Amino acid sequence: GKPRAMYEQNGNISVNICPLIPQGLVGKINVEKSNTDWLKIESKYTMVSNGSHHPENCSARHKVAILVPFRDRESHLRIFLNHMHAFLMKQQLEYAIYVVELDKDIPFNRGFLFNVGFMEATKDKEFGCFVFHDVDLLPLNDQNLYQCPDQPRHMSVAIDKYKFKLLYDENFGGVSSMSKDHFKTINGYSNLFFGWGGEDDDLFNRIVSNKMIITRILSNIASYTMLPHIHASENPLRYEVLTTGKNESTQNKDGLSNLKYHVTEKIYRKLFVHIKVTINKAD
Ligand code: UD2
Ligand code: MN
Repeated sequence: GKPRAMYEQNGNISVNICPLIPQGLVGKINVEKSNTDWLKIESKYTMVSNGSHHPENCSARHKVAILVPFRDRESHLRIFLNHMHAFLMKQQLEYAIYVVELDKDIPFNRGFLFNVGFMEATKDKEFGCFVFHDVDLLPLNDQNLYQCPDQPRHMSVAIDKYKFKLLYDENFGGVSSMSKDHFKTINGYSNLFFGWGGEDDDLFNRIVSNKMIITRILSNIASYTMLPHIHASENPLRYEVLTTGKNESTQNKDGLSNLKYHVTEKIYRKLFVHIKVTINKAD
């Protein structure tokens, strides 16, 4: 169909592109952490459907998919969606939120879920930018732009739980963003990290192997609050996988290139696309 915001000018068609910096951003924003129910949140976001939204009056500069790995955190998900839709709309993005849930029988695997989210979002639209997002992190400043700059970006620089201090320089966990091309270049995440930890550090190694640079913005802007949760026990085997993963030929074999999965459900809900997935099963 005809894109929105198309105007006729001297016989030529010109598109009214959204401003480079979204208007009306205020800096620090509040987070509503009280537990609102689904109906309330859904009725608040009349303009959202299929987990997506795009600006009404201009054509968005960025098409962004927000990918969220998920298991058993329903109350977090409600708070997350309630916060994020308002936040993303204000940034005048064309965006969609994908929540990717792993089959109960398989130990949690954050990297695998991001790879699946990437493939499934890409089937839906030409997203140029991907944000890899924990469900329990909520941005505290609306000037933290959910876009993909020229280099991979670590976004959750300062988190209240860690006294707003970056834990270590190589940190790429929490919330990060990468362009579609960069993510393909590094072959996505490793599929081999089950349980807690390692997948984010392995991604960091892939970025370094490919001569990319991790960028961060000022911590007072890149600030987040983390919703409370019980901490999973760490996966003790992760160090070994991390070491072998430093090798570039391993990186090329483990990731998007050998990803096998089976989608059991892909439901376009109002506020998010819900993907339920299991590791490949013979059909
Ligand atoms: C840290 C990292 C996270 C990841 C993890 C190790 C930060 C701020 N976060 O998070 O990005 O690298 O360590 O794997 O550095 N999840 C569920 N259900 C579960 C388990 C995980 O939904 O049962 C999802 C959810 O989106 C969650 C994310 O995975 O936010 C990370 O898991 P976590 O919050 O339990 O781990 P945490 O806070 O130590
Ligand atoms: Mn967490």
